[in-house]
Amino acid sequence: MRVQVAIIGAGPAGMVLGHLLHRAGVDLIVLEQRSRAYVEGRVRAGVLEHGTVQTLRDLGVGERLAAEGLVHDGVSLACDGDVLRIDLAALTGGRGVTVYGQQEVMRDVFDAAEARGLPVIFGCEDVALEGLDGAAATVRWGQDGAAQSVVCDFVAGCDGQHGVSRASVPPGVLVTHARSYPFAWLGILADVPPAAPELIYASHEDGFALASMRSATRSRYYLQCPLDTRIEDWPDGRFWDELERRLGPEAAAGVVRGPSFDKSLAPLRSTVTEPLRFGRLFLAGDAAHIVPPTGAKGMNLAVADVRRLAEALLAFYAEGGEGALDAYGPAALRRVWQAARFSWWFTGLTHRFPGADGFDRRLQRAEFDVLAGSRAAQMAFAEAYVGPAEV
Ligand code: RFL
Ligand code: PHB
Repeated sequence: MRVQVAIIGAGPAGMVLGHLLHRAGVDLIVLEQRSRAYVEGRVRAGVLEHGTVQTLRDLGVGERLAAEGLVHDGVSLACDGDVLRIDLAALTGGRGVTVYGQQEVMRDVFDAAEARGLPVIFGCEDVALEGLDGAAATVRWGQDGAAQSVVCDFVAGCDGQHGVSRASVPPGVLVTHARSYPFAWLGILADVPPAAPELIYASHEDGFALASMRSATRSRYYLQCPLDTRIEDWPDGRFWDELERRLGPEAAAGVVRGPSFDKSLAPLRSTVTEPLRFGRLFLAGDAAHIVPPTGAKGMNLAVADVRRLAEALLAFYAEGGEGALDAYGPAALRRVWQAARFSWWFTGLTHRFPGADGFDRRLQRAEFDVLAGSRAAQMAFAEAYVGPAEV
């Protein structure tokens, strides 16, 4: 088998890239190690930037998103119980964010792939990349015990944090810059109405809390917790008590308790791998970088990367010449580092760090007060949170 582009991984990066290339007539294949049900079932992102929504609409996979996505014009920050609403739309010329779960995005892109004949192969075992620095690359995998392979011009490594693509680059070529945060997020989903119509990010003496949602009847909540936290030590009652305490009386007033049906733990990390190209391989999305979830940037960066990568590949096929392909990584990384900066800053503002003393805590409070008292500071926050204006 021969294709122009082999895409490794059918997460948001791989599937959006698949759609962008497929509609332009590029011959491609998407290879995913898991099942569709597994990829669609992962509880992850919830906040889509304006540019991400535009991309999904532009691809014709935004119909349900337009009908069911919750457009948020603002977001609230709480510090020790004091609540500050940031009017995202007013501060950014009308750009808000849309709350629509990654699970829903995945369902939409998979349904559209089936309808359009975009080939996605699930259950690919032991994917291996060869000839990345040669005249053509070969991707090998196993399926139901049979060996399969495809020869291609380019490989798009969209296989996430633990994928095979980045690991296939010879030692010494890539550099990964990393920051591990000394805590995790414990998240729950519950079929109860959200505490408030908009998200609330809360900074409290005992740690961060976030009130988010998936719909008018489904809530998503997170608590900062130590890295060695055991989920079984957090029965629902304890979670709700702690959440309400950290949100403070004003923000907690709207919390509706109910049984959780999903509870998960995610350590916070930030990594950026450079460069994004090795010969015929391009890295995109979580395969190249991770941001802590505080800034809600992960899936948005994945979509932004592949939008750039698709343009570069299409320019190559239209005009020949590798200029656009070489420019992909540096352009994508500028945006990535901005998101890494914002996510780092916002995590620092809202989380309790082990060993932090009164000085640290008062600086956090001062930073909150700067935001509360300055339209310019709020504008900077709003611009970073909603993401760039241009698609
Ligand atoms: P994914 O989604 O990890 O997809 C990679 C795919 O590659 C497959 N794969 C392989 N396939 C073939 N061969 C191999 N060897 C393979 N190895 C792996 C995997 O099975 C998978 O299907 O990466 P992608 O596409 O780059 O997308 C990234 C996003 O999923 C991620 O950044 C976000 O979920 C991060 N994130 C958030 N992002 C936001 O934009 N807004 C948010 O509000 C937000 N909240 C979050 C988050 C991530 C979280 N966790 C759990 C880390 C909240 C949380 C708690
Ligand atoms: C979510 O709803 O899962 C969510 C929202 C905002 C974040 C992170 C996660 O910053």
